[in-house]
Amino acid sequence: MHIQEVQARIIKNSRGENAIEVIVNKKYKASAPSGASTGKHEVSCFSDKGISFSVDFINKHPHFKNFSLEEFSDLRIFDSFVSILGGNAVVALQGACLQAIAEGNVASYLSSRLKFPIPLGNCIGGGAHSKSFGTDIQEFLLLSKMKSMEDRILLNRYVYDIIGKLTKAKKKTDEGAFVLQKTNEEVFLFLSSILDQMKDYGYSVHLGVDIAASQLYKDRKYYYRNSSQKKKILSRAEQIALVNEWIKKYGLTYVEDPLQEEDFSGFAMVEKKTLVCGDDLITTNIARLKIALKEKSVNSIIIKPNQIGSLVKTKEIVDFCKKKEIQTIISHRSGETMDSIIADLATAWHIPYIKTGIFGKEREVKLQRLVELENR
Ligand code: 2PG
Ligand code: MG
Repeated sequence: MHIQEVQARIIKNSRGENAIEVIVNKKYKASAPSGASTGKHEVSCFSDKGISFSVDFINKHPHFKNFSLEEFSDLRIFDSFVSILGGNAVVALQGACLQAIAEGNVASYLSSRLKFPIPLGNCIGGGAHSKSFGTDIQEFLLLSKMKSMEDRILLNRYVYDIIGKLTKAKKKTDEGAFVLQKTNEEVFLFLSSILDQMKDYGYSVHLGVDIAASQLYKDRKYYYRNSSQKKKILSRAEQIALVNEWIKKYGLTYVEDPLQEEDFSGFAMVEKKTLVCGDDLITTNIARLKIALKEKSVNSIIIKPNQIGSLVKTKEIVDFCKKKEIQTIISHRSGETMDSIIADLATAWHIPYIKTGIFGKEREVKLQRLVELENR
């Protein structure tokens, strides 16, 4: 594929922040999202010079005019630009070039056999994703394992709408989840009762959480603001005990970031009958995953391309996880754009789970893309 022209510009993401969009040959677009609860070990979205520098650099530098790209692995040539332009610029650049190579159909270009992921839908939340007083737990997640992609998505949305009707909640988190005047434990009980009733009707929806524990952690303690527990400031041992109690009591099938982002050995003490997932702990970084494997910290990890600043490195860690039997969850960010490439990557690379919300146009566009791919 001959790349004649690469243009970059600034758009707004779902949080109203500046985001980068790259357009190749006037037709193929990609943009990159941003987190609010970012991990310490993620690459920076942009360099110290900011987003405008990256946009100008891409627009003016002769490097980004008149060149050829033949296949996915050729995108590696952009990896070295992360330190100059930031991870978001490189991911948008690679995404737009990949769309061009694939002529707009990334999933079918990357694989002749698509496989559909289980969606994790954020229905109630708080933490760093809510300015108003939400739960300490950042995300309460629904996992429906129906046969078709379309039914999985519909079922998550059905439960989400029930929550909306029952609570009449008006406020939403950055990811479109409801912000409720309830404690963490009250939400567990509330959701368990809804999901139990669903089970009586033959619909099985599982419950997971992203605790995003680094956001609760300060001076070697975990601080809770909105908990029914008597004790609001927990030691590491108490945090581990609390998470294990939640897993057992509420039958959680998925627990993301139960402990702060440096505590590999603490993660190892979390009950592994469930999916214990590293997001801030791993930051889509193979070197950190290798430490986690040695310490038996996790059995699953979040995959966010902009955490590592490369689609090629993203593919590498996905392949590595398959070899090591580590489950992968490709994920949106809290500040999202209308880009839906993660849906294509999930289906083509056979990533078993996708976390991309339930409500809001930037979330729904990815879910719609999954349904579109299933129906073709
Ligand atoms: C997370 C993400 C996405 P953020 O913690 O998993 O849900 O949040 O993009 O703010 O890091
Ligand atoms: Mg997370």
